[in-house]
Amino acid sequence: MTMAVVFGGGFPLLKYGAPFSLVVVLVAYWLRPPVHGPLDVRLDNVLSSLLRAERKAGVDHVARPRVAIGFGGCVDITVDGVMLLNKIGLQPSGQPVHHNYIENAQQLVESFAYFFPPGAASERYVLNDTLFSQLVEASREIPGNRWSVGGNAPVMAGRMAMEGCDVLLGANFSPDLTDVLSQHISVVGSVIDEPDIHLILEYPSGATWGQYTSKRANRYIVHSDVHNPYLASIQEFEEKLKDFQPDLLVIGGLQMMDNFPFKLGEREVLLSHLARLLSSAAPNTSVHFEMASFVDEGLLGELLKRVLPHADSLGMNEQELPNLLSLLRGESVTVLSDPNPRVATVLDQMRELYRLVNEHRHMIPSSRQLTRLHVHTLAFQAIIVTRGSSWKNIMSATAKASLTANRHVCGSPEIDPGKAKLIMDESFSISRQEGSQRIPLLETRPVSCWEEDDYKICVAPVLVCTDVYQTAGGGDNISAAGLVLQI
Ligand SMILES: *[C@@H]1O[C@H](CO)[C@@H](O)[C@H](O)[C@H]1NC(C)=O
Ligand SMILES: *[C@@H]1O[C@H](CO)[C@@H](O)[C@H](O)[C@H]1NC(C)=O
Ligand SMILES: CC(=O)N[C@H]1CO[C@H](CO)[C@@H](O)[C@@H]1O
Repeated sequence: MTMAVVFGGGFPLLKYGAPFSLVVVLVAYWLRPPVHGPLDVRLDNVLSSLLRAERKAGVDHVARPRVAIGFGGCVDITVDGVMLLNKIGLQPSGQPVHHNYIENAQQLVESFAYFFPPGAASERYVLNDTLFSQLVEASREIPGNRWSVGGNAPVMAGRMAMEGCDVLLGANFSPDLTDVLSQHISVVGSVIDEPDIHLILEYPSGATWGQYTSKRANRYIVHSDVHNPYLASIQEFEEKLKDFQPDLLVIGGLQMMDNFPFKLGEREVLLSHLARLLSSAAPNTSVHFEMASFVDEGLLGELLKRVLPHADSLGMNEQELPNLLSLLRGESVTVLSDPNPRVATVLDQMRELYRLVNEHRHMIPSSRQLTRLHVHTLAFQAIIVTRGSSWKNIMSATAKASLTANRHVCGSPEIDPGKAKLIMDESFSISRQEGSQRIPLLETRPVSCWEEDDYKICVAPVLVCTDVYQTAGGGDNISAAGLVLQI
């Protein structure tokens, strides 16, 4: 009726009001974007609820939190992976093979073929300078190639500065790299002329390369670093740390040591230096360690012994979680796991990791208790926090991590529901154990939180970006976004 009045101005259409309004409603329905169905309403509701959850906590922009982050940094060159391989004439041939590091073009082909079909993130050291330079040269000519400041530490630093923190970054940088960083980031380390380059081969979901098709968007990274594996800025960083008195100390980028041809004993010296630095961190400084794609068992063993015990908090993705877990169980590392694990599977793995890491620690002097664990997956975010620990705002942090996943991958701070989809099921089981509770995913309260043992768990669905701009750096942005609300 109201519509008829608006259109008809009171007469003569008034008497045809009812049928006319039906027409108007039909026209209005027809004019809506054709994709708008009940699912999209659900998506809109989840989005606005996540935004509300995120806003419930904030960063104090006056007394800015202080965060120190090490180590390293590089120039990222991002290209379409398949285009690059085509450009240098590398066709898939033979079988997919896992290689710990890359010595020649054939190994690159086999290794890419291993990770590309499942769409699993990975990062490999290239031991062949000639090959690496060829790849870098070729990527300059790939349309749409992008250059940016990269590396786990600088990306996390950038995100934290953007969110309102003052950051001390340990990295050997060239002046042009330092120039593009936020004014809230101070870099400590030597000045170098030629920064390390990381070549990021991105691919969208459904990309094809020969007989292979990728199941999800992701990236394959190759590098041939000369500075980063040596944690080149550690000395200067350690000296500045005492005066900086951070609320949070973050360590990432150690995967640059993975399969690097160190001289005998060199790596152990570096990692014991890091262990000293970490064990001398003030008790009121929280320590976070960001995992990465590691396959070098020797290095992982060292990290388990010298780094992890000093961390209060760990961040990782769905590949890194089972990888670390298998090592803690005394098995060999898992190189490739399900890139789309179910919530129940991930939560069980998180519980076990939390338990094993904390058991492990009693044997190590000056170790800390693990009180926080954040796992980022494509479909959802999950955070565990020990009750009574200093980590605040777990619910908002999980929501923020989830929103940041979309913002990062779509490359925009505004989330467009037209470029997002929910892939998490409408309800999830909290464990794979039979008879476990099921939790429905509520549109109006999408972040589910509950308590178990001595910790609290929150799970939030991700609005998965369907128009991928970048996947590299995602974990770092997501982890950093979760952390800023918790310190
Ligand atoms: C390194 O790569 C170059 C270029 O692809 C190749 O010609 C050479 O054989 C490789 N070296 C080794 C040791 O595999
Ligand atoms: C940590 O403790 C030191 C000395 O005990 C104090 O000077 C500093 O302000 C504290 N820092 C924070 C972030 O609370
Ligand atoms: C979407 C987004 O904000 N991604 C950010 C991740 O972190 C880097 C480095 O700070 C930023 O440049 C990106 O914009």
